[in-house]
Amino acid sequence: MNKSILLALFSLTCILTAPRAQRPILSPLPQKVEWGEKAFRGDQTQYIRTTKGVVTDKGLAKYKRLVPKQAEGYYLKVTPDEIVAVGRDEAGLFYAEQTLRQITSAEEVMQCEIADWPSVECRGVIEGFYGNPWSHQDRLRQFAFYGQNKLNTYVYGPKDDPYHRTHWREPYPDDEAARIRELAEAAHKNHVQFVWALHPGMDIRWNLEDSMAVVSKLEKMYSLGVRSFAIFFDDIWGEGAKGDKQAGLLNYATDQFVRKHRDVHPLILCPTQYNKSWSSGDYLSTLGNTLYPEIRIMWTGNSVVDMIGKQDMEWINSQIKRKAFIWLNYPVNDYCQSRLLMGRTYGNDLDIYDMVSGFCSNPMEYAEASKVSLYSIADYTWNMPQYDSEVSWQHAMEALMPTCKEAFGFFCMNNVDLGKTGHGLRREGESPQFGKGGQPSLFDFMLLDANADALLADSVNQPEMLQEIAPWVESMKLLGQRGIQVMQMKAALERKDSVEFIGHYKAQAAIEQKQKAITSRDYEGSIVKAKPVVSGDVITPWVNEACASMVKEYKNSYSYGKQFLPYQVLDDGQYLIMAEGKYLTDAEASTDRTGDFPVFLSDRDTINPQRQLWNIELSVATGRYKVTNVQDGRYVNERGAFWADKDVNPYDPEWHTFTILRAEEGYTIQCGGSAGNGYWILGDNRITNGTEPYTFRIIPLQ
Ligand code: LOG
Repeated sequence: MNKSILLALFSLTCILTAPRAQRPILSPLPQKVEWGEKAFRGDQTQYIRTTKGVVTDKGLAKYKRLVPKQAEGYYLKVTPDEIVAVGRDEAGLFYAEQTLRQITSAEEVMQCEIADWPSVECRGVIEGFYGNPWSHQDRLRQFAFYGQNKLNTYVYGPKDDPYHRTHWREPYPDDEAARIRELAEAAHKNHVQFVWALHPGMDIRWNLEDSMAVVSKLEKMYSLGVRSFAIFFDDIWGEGAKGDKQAGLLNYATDQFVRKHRDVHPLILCPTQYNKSWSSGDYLSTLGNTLYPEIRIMWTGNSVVDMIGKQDMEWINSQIKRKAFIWLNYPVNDYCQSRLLMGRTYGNDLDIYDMVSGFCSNPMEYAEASKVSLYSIADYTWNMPQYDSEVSWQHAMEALMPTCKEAFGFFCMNNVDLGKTGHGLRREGESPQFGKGGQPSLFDFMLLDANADALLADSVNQPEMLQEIAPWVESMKLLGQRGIQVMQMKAALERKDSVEFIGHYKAQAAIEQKQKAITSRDYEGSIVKAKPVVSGDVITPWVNEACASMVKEYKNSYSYGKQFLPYQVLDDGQYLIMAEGKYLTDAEASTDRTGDFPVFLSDRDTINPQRQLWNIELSVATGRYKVTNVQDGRYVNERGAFWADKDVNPYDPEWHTFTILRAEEGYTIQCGGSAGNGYWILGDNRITNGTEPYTFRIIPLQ
């Protein structure tokens, strides 16, 4: 099938999937629904007599029996001549309206009776990742989305907001303060509790002055309309990490601040030992015994990145003597930035709803793309016992890209797994369509290309989503095109046609170069610039391996064109680089990052393992290796420094690739091309340039 036929097919499915008649998708799935016959046409809704209110309203007492007792619950009934929507409280009424909107958006509205309430009290999102914080507009769009999907909690804690963490004592400048005020207001309008988090632990002193600094910062945030607060002590060491002191501070802030206002919610604490694998000593039980009982404590599970099980909840709840508030580190991708996590949200037990005081997801810095998973988090936390991860995922993709759900679904299916990371989580089921009939075919690669085109063509309907995922969509397109060339190499090899083989080899190499040139968030001041990888678990490795093994096979039998083929001592991949038993580390956390350099540290970084991981990949342009940090994609130059300024000193394969050769106990790394023929050597705990080879250890990520 050629590409234009494929494209036509796709546009057709896009058109045919316009508004659905009949039973609509309700999400989050209500606890109790009974469907009847057709009630009226969707465009007639405005003419139907409608009764709306909360149970305490005059005249609504007769519905009291029908409205669920739980906070935020509601009763909803649609008949041919009447609509009744009654909430237990204002939030309940708001949620009844959300469900009603879903019901009446169908062409034919169905009769139904619904009794609904949430499984989990605090349901939502914690913006708690490292990297580029969400933009103001991102957040406003999130709050509308939370309202529609019955999420009621948003915790503000982006690691790279200086007024949250590094400069926590300082108040926001006026313009930023105004934005926070607007955010709190917008959240509350959507019945979303805006929780502002302070992260004072990096340099806090346990004295009255700093305790007062904490309260005074919280008061400032109160004056901006914030009514709910959290204090984080994650990812810190030393003095700040002491449990008894942290508990003392939280209790102090409760006395001096929370209890002095009638409208402030109890505090939320993110402890330093926030997962089981990091717990030791009596830290957690100290918190459990000392913290006022109303203070909630966050927990990420058995490890930093983990799904939550019932037994794990039993363990932590008994330690902290209260129900843990879950901080789920999914779909956050700040430790695997090349991947977008668009897959199914699965693996959390369905019987833990009464064991948690809250359940919030830490998402990706890609706000729109995160909605695929957040939609399911909403579904899961609202109606946990009936949560079906597959159904929820399908609904999410349809709801987010209704005009092009096929292509978007295809895209999501090919961006599922995280690859190997220091945190260990993997996600199954990536690229299920690939090579389904046995061996991958040309068609598999045409699908990548055509679906990418369909998505790029649909950018009118979801500009924000498309803008975010575009680098991955483009990369998917090029992966398809490269795969087509690799399939043609195969055919040429079978025909023993060396001229054709080399031709297609060169074509795929050129496409790969283009693919490697794609950078996401490549703008001035960007903290993380990701290099997109699509289907990193399935298709990308298949193409790489097929290509490399054919090159090997070719070299054994032919000599024509050999100068175009690479010679590799290391496979493209992620490695630790070591000298004297120490790990080369991208340790600099500042945002002014031009010209700093990686250093050798003696310990493994367990919090940001990617800072010690290096992408080593063969540059097809020079046949030498390029070395970049996995954390932020910056390349290391001939002098062992980073150069992040793309205008002053852009990456240039002629300057910034190295010949890596095996030595007795490791590898030597030598400059080439315009950078001369010096070697990387060990300087003062960093790399410098020297004339004699030095042997580094280069260890693949296991
Ligand atoms: C951080 C979090 C980060 C996440 C994933 C917590 C409590 N803290 O290892 O900010 O987004 O892991 O990298 C964390 O999870 N530290």
